Amino acid sequence: MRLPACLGGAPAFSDPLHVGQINLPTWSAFEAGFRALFERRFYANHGPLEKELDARIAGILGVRHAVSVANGTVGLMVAARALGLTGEVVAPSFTFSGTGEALIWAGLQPVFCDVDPQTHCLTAELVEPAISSRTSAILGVHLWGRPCDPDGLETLARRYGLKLFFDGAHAIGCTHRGRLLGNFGDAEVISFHATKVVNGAEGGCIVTNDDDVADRLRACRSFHDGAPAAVDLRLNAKISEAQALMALLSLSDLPANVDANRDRYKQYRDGLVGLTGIRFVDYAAGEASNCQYVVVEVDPACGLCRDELMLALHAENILARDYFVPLHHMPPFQGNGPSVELPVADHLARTLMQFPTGQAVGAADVAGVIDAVRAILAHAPAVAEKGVS
Ligand code: T4K
Repeated sequence: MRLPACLGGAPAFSDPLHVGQINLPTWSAFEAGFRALFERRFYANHGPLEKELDARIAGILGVRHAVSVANGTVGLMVAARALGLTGEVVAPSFTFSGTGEALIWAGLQPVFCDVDPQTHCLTAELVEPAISSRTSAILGVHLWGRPCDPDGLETLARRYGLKLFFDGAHAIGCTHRGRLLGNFGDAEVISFHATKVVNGAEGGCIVTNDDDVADRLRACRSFHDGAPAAVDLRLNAKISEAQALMALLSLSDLPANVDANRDRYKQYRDGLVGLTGIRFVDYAAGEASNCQYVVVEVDPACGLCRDELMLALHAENILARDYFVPLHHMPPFQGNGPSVELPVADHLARTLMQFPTGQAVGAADVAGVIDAVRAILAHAPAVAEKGVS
């Protein structure tokens, strides 16, 4: 077993291996697409590529409407306004900060819930005690592309007369009981950030099966589209033609990129699953998934705590990440809503680690990461003693 880099061995990688390795189109497809864009001289304000993107997304997800936007965060803001939300919105604490900050930008107060320890997502049972007379909606997050109890949340929202929308930033192409995410609740928001499986450089899309909501979404996202009277406030949240083109190119590659994600995910799983103290976060069997995140929980039973293992990996040039800081501990939210104990979110914040994956991570790279994890854990007492920093 080789010596880990933090104990003086050679690093596993000469260049840093990041999480979120971006999916790029072929150079020839990129060049042809941008040549046509330059020749058309139409860059913004609802051009043909935006329309094509909206139609493609609606077709892929089987939804009535897709309304593309500049990024997932503004998509959540626009969705909240278009749904006419007021007061409080119940949301998970364990998510990317943009989920909660979008609510604040929309003039709403997030009330944070804990998440299920297996799925890392909300359940109806966790949400119900957080509902008050001020609640207008539930915002579920399909974290890592895992469905956050869409049936349970739909039933709960109906029972309390609440709107239900989803942050599906991670979830394009994932199913719940065979039904594609995007078809639950009042609306769902997808992200086309550069690090997502569909890379629009930046970008996002709001999908809905409700015609009235779609009208308000279109009016809300732009000063140039839809019927302004449909909403009380608008925003320049539209996608540019360049972003739409990138997203369209990426959508063409989606099946191949998902297949490659699945191969990397399985290779990581096979390589790590037997290690004591490393819990591999699986996707549900029998459901479609884009497999874009490779995530483990690190228990000190492996000999190291998560931060020790992660920093030892950094010494190998493997830039594993410790997503997320629970939102109820973050500055914009502290003191927002009742003070709560959210033990699962806190546990995940201490133990969760994301591995590099995406187009630039080949099978040899995954093998190198697995070897590095095994080498570090084989030397766990010495690594802990050295106190990696
Ligand atoms: N809801 C959820 C659940 C989300 O996860 C997100 C975004 C949103 C909502 C909001 O959607 P957007 O408004 O972003 O569309 C990254 C992404 O910036 C963010 O989109 C994503 N979630 C979040 C989970 O990850 P950071 O702060 O970790 O980004 P960054 O720049 O450190 O990227 C990660 C790694 O990727 C870097 O170590 C280097 C590599 N990278 C990144 C970029 C941007 C590259 O190699 N090339 C690149 O161009 O947030």
